[in-house]
Order: sequence, then structure tokens, then C-alpha cells
Amino acid sequence: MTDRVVVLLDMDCFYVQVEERDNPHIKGVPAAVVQYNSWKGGGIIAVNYEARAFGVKRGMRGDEARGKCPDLQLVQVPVNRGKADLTKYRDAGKEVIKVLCEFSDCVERASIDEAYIELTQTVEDRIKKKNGTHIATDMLKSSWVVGYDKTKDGDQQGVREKGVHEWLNSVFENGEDAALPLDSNHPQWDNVRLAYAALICEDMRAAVLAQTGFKCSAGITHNKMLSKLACGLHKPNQQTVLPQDEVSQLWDGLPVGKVRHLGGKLGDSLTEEMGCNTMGDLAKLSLQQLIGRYDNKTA
Ligand code: DCP
Repeated sequence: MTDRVVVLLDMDCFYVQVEERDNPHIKGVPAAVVQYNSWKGGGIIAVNYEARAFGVKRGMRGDEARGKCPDLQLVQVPVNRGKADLTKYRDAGKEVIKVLCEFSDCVERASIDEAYIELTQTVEDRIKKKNGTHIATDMLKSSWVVGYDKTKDGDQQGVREKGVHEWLNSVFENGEDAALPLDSNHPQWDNVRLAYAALICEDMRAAVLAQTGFKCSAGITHNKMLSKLACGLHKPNQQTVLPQDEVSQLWDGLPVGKVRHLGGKLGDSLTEEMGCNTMGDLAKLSLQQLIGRYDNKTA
């Protein structure tokens, strides 16, 4: 299950970033995008992180949000013939995809502001090119590693850096393993590939910023479902590696509804009929038990 290396890249507060690029005066101040509607200041559909700090949320009316944050800048979605015109956000999303295609032949656009990038080949090519090169902590400037990211105090950067350092040491400097060639016989081959993927992903996000002006977050794992989950763990403008050996611990405390495809009826049925509250409960079921209840593909 660890053959591939997959990244999910998701733009931060995307519509607001698109508006910030057009109106630099709203950059760095609390701002939100509202869908055109004269009732109570319109419905909010995107909120930047400055405004989130005041408690402004998607779904609030503009008036309510201004109650929480009096200096909030509200920008309206363009309207064409009485309907919301999303062209500029779609076009901005395409600009990002173009950059991602410089890094992989296999990019799947998943929504207006997110994409899956298959990095397996890119990673293996980079490892071959740099054979023997270990990755240093300061090369992963905005990366977090699940299992090495417990923040008790306020110094988030310190915790992040220490965690990355410990993880890289365990991957590359493991006693005699330090001298081993970086190939598929390496005892930490899966993690070696994830570390290289994190490095490439740092470059990829820097290229997106340089070429479009937009910031984004990313998840780096061995499959789409886990990458989507990992991406949401540290936002904005950061990226999260989820090593395969940390998955079961993450599963134990994670409600099934938080995982891609399990947020709706299927997740409800797993909880109500199969007794799975967390992903840990689900992982304990056998495939046969699932086939007994669902069709093969779903199981
Ligand atoms: N969007 C929308 N209506 C929704 C959800 C989203 O119109 N119910 C639009 C506005 C968002 C964009 O899609 O900017 C991307 O949605 P995301 O869920 O990725 O959220 P954001 O990019 O806004 O924020 P985050 O940084 O949390 O990803």
C-alpha cells in the first residue's frame, strides 16, 4: 500500500487570495468574499486567516461577520446576468495547475482549488540524481511530520523544526543505515521517498507562489485519501507528511466522517450499522465483514 507517493495541494482561502491579488489593499487585513445577495450583507463563502482569528466563518451573513470584526473587508463575487460569475477563480485555479504540471505528468484537478499530484516517478528520479544526499532539516522549511508534531507550548516553529529534525534523523541517520545507498533495499525506503517528496513539494509550493502569487498547503503520503487528510492538519501555507507507520495512531482518535468519501451516508452507515466511530474501529474490520454489508467496490 506504499508503492506510490501522492500529494494533495489545496489553496489557502482561495477566493480571498484571488481578490487580494486584484485588490492589494485588502492583503494582510481581515477580508472575506460574499456571494451577491442584498439580504444582511450577503452570504460569506471564503474567509482569510486574519478574519478567521476574529471568529468570522463561511456561511455567516456579511452583517453578522462585521459584528465580530468591524474592520472586515467584504468583496463580492462578480455577477453576470444575475448569476455569480466564477470565471476569475476558475482561471486562477488553472494557473496553479499549469505550475503543478511542471513537476509531474500526472496531475488530477480535484476541485476549483485543489489537485492531486502523483510524485512517485519525480521522487525516484530525484533520489537517483542526488544519490547519497540526505535531507537536512532546514531544507523542509514549512513541513510538519505527523507523530512528531505535538505542540504543548506556543512556540509552533520550534516544535515543527524539532519534529522534522527527529524524523529525518530516524530516516537517514539510523546507525549503520546512514551509509546505505538510497534505493529500494533501504530499510526506510518508504520514508526516504516521503522525505524527498516533501522537499519537492516545498519547491512546488514556492513555484506556485512565485508564478501566481498564491499560497497553499499540502499533504504528502502514499495515497489520495491520506494526503487529503494530512493536508488539513497544518494550514495555512504549510505542508504535512504522514508516514505510514503513524497512520494507525492517527486513526484511533479520528471520527470516520473526517475522511474523504466517509462524510455522508456511507460514514453514517459505518457508525450506525457497523459500530465504527473512529477510523481505528473501521481498520479492525476485515474486508469480508465489509463485503457482507456493502457491494465489493464500496467494501
Ligand atoms: N467555496 C464556495 N462555497 C463553499 C465552499 C467553498 O463557494 N461552500 C469556494 C470558496 C473557497 C473555494 O471554494 O475559497 C475553496 O474552498 P475550500 O473549501 O478549499 O476553502 P478555502 O480555500 O476558502 O479555505 P481553506 O484555506 O480552509 O482551504
